[in-house]
Amino acid sequence: MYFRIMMNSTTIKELKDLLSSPKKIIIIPHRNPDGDAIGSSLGLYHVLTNQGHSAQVISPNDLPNFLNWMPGVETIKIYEKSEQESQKLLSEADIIFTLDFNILLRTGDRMESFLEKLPQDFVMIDHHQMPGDYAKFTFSDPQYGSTCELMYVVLNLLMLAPYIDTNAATCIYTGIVTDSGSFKFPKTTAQTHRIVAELLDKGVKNADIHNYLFDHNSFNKLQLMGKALQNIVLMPKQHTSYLFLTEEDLYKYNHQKGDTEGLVNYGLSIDGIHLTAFFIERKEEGIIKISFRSQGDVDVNQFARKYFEGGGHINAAGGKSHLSLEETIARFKKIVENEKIIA
Ligand SMILES: [Mn+2]
Repeated sequence: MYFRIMMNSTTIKELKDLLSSPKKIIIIPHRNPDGDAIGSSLGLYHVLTNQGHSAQVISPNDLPNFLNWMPGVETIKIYEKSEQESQKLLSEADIIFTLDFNILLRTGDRMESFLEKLPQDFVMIDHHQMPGDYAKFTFSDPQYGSTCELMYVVLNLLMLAPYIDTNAATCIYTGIVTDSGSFKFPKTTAQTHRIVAELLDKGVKNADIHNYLFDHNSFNKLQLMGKALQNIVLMPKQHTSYLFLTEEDLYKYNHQKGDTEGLVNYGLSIDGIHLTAFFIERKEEGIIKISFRSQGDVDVNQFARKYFEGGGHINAAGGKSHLSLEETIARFKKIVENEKIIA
């Protein structure tokens, strides 16, 4: 009933056989992980642990605070904080899962260069466009609204559903909720809701999860949000808006990881706007971090790939710029004015 796409049955069988005896397994989410990356990683961690494997999640860098309640979060190791220990664990692994990304560069320069040299087989489960070819087992489908939803299907194909306990279900539910904007983005399907129903049957406390995720704001975070909303600029002719936060804004409101999550969507929520960009000045990293959102056929994946060293999905993508904030915004405006991005 779930399988909108047919997965290669040889691949499934081979991976299933591989997991039929206890293995050392490392699970990696993308750098600057979000709810879907951590949800899928910890969900898989619980399932594999329940199946009898020795599993370990290694995140490239720190998690945002709004995920610190998740079951199993205390077991996660951070690659950039304990590089040697992480490298040892990776070297000793039998198999490595990469979740919610599809090119190794998404783990960061340093982790990428280490992963590239590893001889072990990789498994990719991901829903972004244009997957790379580093994985022996690739489960990639951009039709899915979240890696967590796709992973739920893959776990069923691997006959691992009985190992999805309440903790695993809680993690998988979290990824589906966060990547679907609480079930409102267009890729939310009947299948999404059917899977969610099964997760609730497994004991997920959905109201508690929404409370953990969305009702734990700090005063500073709301003030920072107010600042970002005041910084929205409209380009009505181009059906475009953009917003920005300067390094000074971030400092003033004591910015914490995750505080700017989702703010870009307000740019798109304005009547008549089909494309929006959110520029964040990260002086420490020497870049302007950019998020793009769009509606309908406006393809921000292509846009971010072509102009801003990024990519993602058709309607949600990220990128970066090495110019100053002013220069980056000026460049964005020029591109939007000159190119027919919006028909
Ligand atoms: Mn995702």
